[in-house]
Amino acid sequence: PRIEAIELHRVEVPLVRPFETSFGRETVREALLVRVRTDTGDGWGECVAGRDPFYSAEYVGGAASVIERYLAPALLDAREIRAVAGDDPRSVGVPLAASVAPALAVVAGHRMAKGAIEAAVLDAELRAQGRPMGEAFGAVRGWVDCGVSVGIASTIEELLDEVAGYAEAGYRRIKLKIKPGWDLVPVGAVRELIGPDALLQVDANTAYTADDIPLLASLDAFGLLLIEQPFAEEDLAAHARLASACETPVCLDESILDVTTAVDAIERGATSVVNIKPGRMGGYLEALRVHDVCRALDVPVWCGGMLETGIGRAANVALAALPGFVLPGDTSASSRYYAEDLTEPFELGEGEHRGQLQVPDAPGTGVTVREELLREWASAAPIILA
Ligand code: OSB
Ligand code: MG
Repeated sequence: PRIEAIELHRVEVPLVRPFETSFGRETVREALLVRVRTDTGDGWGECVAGRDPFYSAEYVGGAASVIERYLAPALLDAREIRAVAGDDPRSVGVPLAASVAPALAVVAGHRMAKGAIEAAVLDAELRAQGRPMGEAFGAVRGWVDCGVSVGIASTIEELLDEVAGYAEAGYRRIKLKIKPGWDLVPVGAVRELIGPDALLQVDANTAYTADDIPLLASLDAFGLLLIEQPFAEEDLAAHARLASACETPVCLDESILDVTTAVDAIERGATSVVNIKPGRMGGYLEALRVHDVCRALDVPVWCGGMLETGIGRAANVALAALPGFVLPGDTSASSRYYAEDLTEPFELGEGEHRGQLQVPDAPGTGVTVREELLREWASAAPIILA
């Protein structure tokens, strides 16, 4: 196969409710979508970068710029397969997608931008092969357990209302966003509401410092599954200190950039559970490597989310069907985010599949992009690079 063109589409998708974290508040998802056109068909990828460089250094405008100026030209220059066997982890059988990372390696960082391109190429290649993404990745289940990430609320009452709604909808795990001043009280109130056996975890998005280790260790009282990324991305040492000071497992998100940083963080005792977000790691192929190495080290992983539309969610759900994903992910139903999704909606199952999403089984991501919505919600004219 051969890459003919790379298109950038920017849309603003309204969220059903504002999403507040320790780093900011969002009311719309500013999505950057990449369509790759090849001589054997098209594919779509979603960039996970946020509107602002607050979660990480990357942001949508920067990602669009680096794709336009550097990544698309580098890939169009390579165009055809230049991968060697080792670029395709455990021979997924996607030589074109595996040739993307090596072709883009000349650019430092910008993993989210690179990941969006690789995802689009992967989708195109698997569609041409007639293979669903889950099957290609080595999925071991047809449905995945879903959790939900709950933003910081204005009052405890509002928080409890929101959590009660998600519990009723069937979500199998609740994750609360925390920050200094919004931690012990909301966590205690939610634990009281959902009962001692319900799965509950917290995510601080780097809002604390090592001075807060005693406070964070006192979260042990609430029987949490894990504490996600309390300290700065670079501060593995503080995470290792917290891990020694508390019973609750420490889980890294922002700090895990690839397989190297994952192994390093595990070996240093800074993380005993890993949040895998393919976009943050430069793509699904690197995410497979992180999954495989964590599995070999007996470290549980779960699939994170970045408020993706159906395009990114479809691929995340396929990944979450791998055997190492033993905890429910931030792969929620479309309705948790959007009144209307950019693809057919993802809906929680019923009966034995309550609280689960079905892994798509059509070729590639298995979903269809609603192009009329892309036009309706466009925040900029598409950019076509050929
Ligand atoms: O830290 O996991 C995070 C959303 C945007 C940026 C960072 C994070 C999140 C979430 C939401 O927690 C997960 C989701 O439901 O997509
Ligand atoms: Mg997180």
